[in-house]
Amino acid sequence: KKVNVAIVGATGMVGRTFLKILQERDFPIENLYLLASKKSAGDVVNFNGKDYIIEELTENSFDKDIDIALFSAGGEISKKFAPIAKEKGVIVVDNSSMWRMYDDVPLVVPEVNPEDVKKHNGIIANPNCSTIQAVVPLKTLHDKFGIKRIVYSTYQAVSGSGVKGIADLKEGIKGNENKLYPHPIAYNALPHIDVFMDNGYTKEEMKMIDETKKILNDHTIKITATTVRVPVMYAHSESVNIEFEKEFDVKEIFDTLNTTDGIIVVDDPKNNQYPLALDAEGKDEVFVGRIRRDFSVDNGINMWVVADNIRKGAATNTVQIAELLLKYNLV
Ligand code: 2RA
Repeated sequence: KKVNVAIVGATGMVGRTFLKILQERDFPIENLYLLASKKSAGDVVNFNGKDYIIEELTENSFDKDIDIALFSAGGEISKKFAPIAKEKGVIVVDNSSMWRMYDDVPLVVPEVNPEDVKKHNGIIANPNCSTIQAVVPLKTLHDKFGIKRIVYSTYQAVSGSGVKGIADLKEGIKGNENKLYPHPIAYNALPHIDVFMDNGYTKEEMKMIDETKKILNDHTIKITATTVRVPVMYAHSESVNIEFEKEFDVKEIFDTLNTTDGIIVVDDPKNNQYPLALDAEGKDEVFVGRIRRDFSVDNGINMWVVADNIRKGAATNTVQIAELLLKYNLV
């Protein structure tokens, strides 16, 4: 069955990657509509050997027959246009954080909670990139050993801030041209992603905490997070410390992860083998390594989790959600 797809934010880094992933996965598209801001309207984009003209996003953009709209144009655009699309019967898969915590909006990672898409009420939210890569290994371990507590420490690529983040890093030591960050990012590490909340945490840290509980559907798990921007172009790296209810041996953890869809275990420290951002860039899997017991608690482990934040962290996960809509005959 072929469907009509609209892309909102078609010229952004994630928007352009949507097109790449749709093509790579041969997603069955009947008609494609590329929507972006007025300044991009008229630009030509080639998809599957055919040229498409970018149209300005307006209230009338969804009057035509569209089945699915993939959004990656920031929270304000999603806030205004996702409800308009929904009213016209379009199923929206939104990358912004705008709708993620609404009760009637499923927050989905296809390897973790695919069935949740069936509960959609017109909008499905794509989780934050740093959450997506973490919950893929966490889900399989939670099912088997019961997670009590998680401590996240992340090392996030500048592409999480889009093309301007990349430009600032390329600027080198004075990299602050786009005033994205309060300090230069080159040769630096900024414990400041998104804005600070009254509780002393950043929005990025609260996203990881809140979204993990919603996706794993378990609000009893204790979670804390520190998210840091580092001078890496693509792929987020994360130290994930977990305390389990049940006893385990490390080989069980290793074997469980090694047999989980979407995970590649890279864990041979004696031969300098562990997940690296440069290896994960351009891939869709979540890479897990440095798996070792945390001797400071009864049933704890540490692990190192790396994934491409633009692909699995955003565009590929979104297209996989769209594939679920077809699989479950929801569109
Ligand atoms: C970041 N996770 O890395 C956020 C949004 N992409 O900036």
